[in-house]
Amino acid sequence: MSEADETDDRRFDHTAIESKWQQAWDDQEVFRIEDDADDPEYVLAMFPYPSGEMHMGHVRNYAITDAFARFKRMQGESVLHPMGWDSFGLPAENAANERDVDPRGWTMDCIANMKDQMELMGLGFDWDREVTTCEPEYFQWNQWFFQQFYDEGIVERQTAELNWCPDCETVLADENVKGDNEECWRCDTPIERRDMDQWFFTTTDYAEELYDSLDEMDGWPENVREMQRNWIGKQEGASVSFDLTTGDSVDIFTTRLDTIYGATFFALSPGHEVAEQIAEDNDDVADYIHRAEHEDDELAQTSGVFTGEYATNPATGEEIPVYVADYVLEDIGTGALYAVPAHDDRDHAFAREHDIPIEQVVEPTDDAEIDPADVAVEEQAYTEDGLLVNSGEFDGLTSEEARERFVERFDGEFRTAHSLRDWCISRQRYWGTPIPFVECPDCGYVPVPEEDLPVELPEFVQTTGNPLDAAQEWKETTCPDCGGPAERETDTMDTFVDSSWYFLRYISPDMEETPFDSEQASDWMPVDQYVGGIEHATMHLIYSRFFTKVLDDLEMLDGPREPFENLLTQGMVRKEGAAMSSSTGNVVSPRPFVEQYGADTGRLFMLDAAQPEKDFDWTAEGAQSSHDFLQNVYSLTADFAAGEVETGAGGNVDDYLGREIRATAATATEEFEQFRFNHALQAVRDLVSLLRRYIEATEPSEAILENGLSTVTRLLAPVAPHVAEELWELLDGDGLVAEADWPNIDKPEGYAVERRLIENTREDIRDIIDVADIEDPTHIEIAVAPAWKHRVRELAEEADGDVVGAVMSDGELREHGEAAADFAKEFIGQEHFDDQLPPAEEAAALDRATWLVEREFDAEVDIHDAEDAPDDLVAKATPGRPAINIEE
Ligand code: ANZ
Ligand code: ZN
Repeated sequence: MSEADETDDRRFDHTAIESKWQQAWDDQEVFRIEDDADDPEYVLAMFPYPSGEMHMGHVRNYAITDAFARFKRMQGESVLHPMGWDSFGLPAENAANERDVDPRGWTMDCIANMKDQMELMGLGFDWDREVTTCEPEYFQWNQWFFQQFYDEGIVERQTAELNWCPDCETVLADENVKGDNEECWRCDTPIERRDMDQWFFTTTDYAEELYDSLDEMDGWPENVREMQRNWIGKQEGASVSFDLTTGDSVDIFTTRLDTIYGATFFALSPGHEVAEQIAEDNDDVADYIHRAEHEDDELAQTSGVFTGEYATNPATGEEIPVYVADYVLEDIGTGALYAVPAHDDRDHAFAREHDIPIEQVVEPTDDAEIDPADVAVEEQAYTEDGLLVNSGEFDGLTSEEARERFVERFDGEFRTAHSLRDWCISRQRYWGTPIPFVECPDCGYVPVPEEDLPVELPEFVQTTGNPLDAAQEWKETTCPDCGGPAERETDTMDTFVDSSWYFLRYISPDMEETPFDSEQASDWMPVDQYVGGIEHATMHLIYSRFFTKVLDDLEMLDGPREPFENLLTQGMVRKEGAAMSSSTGNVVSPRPFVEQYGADTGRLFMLDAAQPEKDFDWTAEGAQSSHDFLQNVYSLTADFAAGEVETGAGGNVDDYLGREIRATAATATEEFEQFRFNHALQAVRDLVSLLRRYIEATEPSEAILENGLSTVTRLLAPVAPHVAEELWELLDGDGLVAEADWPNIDKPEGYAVERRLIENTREDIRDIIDVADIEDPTHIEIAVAPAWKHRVRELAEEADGDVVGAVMSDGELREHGEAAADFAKEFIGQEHFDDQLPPAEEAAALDRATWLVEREFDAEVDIHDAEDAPDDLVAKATPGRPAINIEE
């Protein structure tokens, strides 16, 4: 760490500067945004569950959004960067049971603690817009939405199969069922699967749109979109109608209409209305349906009952037996199917169990991996596409052709189905939003009238099962319809309801009459940049999309039907190879880290270590080196500010520096825009070392140094905001750097080409020294190519084929005759031509960089124009590749 050693004298004290600047940001309300701002940049980090335990893995999320928000603010945008608490949920209830406190108090303590740590990190949130989902001011709107949705038919009661712990007498979420034996996480009792009446949001109504718009969401990573596609599960198929001996005509859904000639039985789901009709006069069927719907233990996949009825296969005219079978799901397709045991695994298993014939109607094509003779459908279904057999006049068609043709042939319709389920939002839990309904023995479920909202939570009671069920006094109420005695609904809402619209509440957090200001939300939405963990790729990110579409349909939002325009899923922070996690104690906590190194060090390290999407390992060395870098920049700036850097006349070198400073700002801006903070920071580091070399090797110009350091300071401000303020103050900058203007400038013209010329030339010098074994170069002569060679190259690039001919017939080149023709030959067959500087600018560019060459090789350097260079030297120069002569 030699750089750090040089700078021991001037160091900053992170503890002192961090609190000082946090206070200043507060006083100046830097992060506040007014309601009348016009369509601000909305930068959003997924709000946390306040567990109280925070580690650098969490901080990374906010360091990313904060850096981006600060960057946008400096670019002159108004920025909305809010924070809040996803504060309902099971852990609070557990903590309450374990520690004998109530969930509210525990949650509030955790929030206070986390907020402290966020402030310690210098994260710039607009705390005036803080949203806390467990407050009645927030969750009353969950209840209000629930009722609006109910009125629109988007809320339904349905039967669902759920995890039930008979000992705790409660439903468990999937994540609370532990181990291979599926035991209750709390009491280790094996759980049961129970069909229960629950509240649902009908997300399936939106399945198609949720699926189809993914194609246009190019601000989202493809992997997340693919996960959503799989979750929604679009199946393209057809529906066709079968006549039953009951007299009904029943629609089926199939993705394999090509197999219809092989249907050997027909199956209805237990909830299908025709199954229920049959059950009225058929005890076996009634019994089976009863078992399927109420039995605690799961029915086998091959379970089912013959109804005594038959269906006519429209393809063959044959009658096939009708079964009721549990593997047919009520809410997929039409809840009925024709079964082809030869070509579907589930149908095959069922047929074997019930002795139903298996008839092959598809065989592999010639180019398939399997030989047609090796297909044995009695043993195993052949589920691939192929060529039709045993299908009457259609034998020999491909599966694909058959699927097209059969739709018309059998009076069907093309149809898509989705495997997305409706969203069960009932939870038999205390710490959530009470579902605002009353159950009346006479009127059934009745919504709580709007003026009685919110339905608040009673005091927490420790009990097995649902505390709301035990809250007798709270539960007893009167029916809003008939005034008779009734009971409150004791289910609370899934906390994913809370997080499905919090980004709208941030827009108008104090609204008392409505959940958010529709006009403002329509203007401010969508969120421009959302950042969060990949674990939310499906549920949260689908539910929020669903909510946004529903609100748009209910005309509460006018505008984007997608909530999040751009999405970034940040990678994990690891430590010693394993993910940071509070539950394993493998963490770096903000507080002790900030005490030792400061918040800026942590922020810089996190953004510098890897692209935000990638995982990275937290190491003490990494943190130390980030810290050293900040101290290095500080000491450089402090020395300069104290007048201890000797400045002078400047010259050609200054042009070089000026161009590098501009180029660094331009590069960093591009990289920030793309969230490649590490690339931006590399450019800043390079500029800092260049400035140091400039000071050491030349008599630097004060103006250039000032410009360089001020640029470094502003480019660092989004990432290391406290140190940057300190630097800004040293440099006498106006106001706060957090509000300063971003150095928005273009790259100097021809910069990349110039840079390449200089890098290549230096590389060539090194090679020559190496190959010629030169010990101590004293004089380096560099000559650029004459203009006529540029002209030849130009012609070669334009010429189609006959390069030499083009050169020979060019008037300007006549005087160079032979030489030009020879040079032209070098380009024969060359297809790719890099950009080059014009002849006059090559020498100028090299001239600006002379000081770097002199410094590197400790030799005198001469740059020659073609005219004044020694003939034998210039003869070797080509455009973009100057000739070099080195003397010992
Ligand atoms: C006939 C058929 C023949 C089918 C064949 C498949 C293979 P996948 O396969 O996941 O895309 N299906 C239709 N409705 C159903 C329901 N309510 N519950 C369970 N299964 C149902 O799903 C589409 C297939 O699932 C459909 O195509 C249908 O069986 C079955 F060789 O129809 B198929
Ligand atoms: Zn009633």
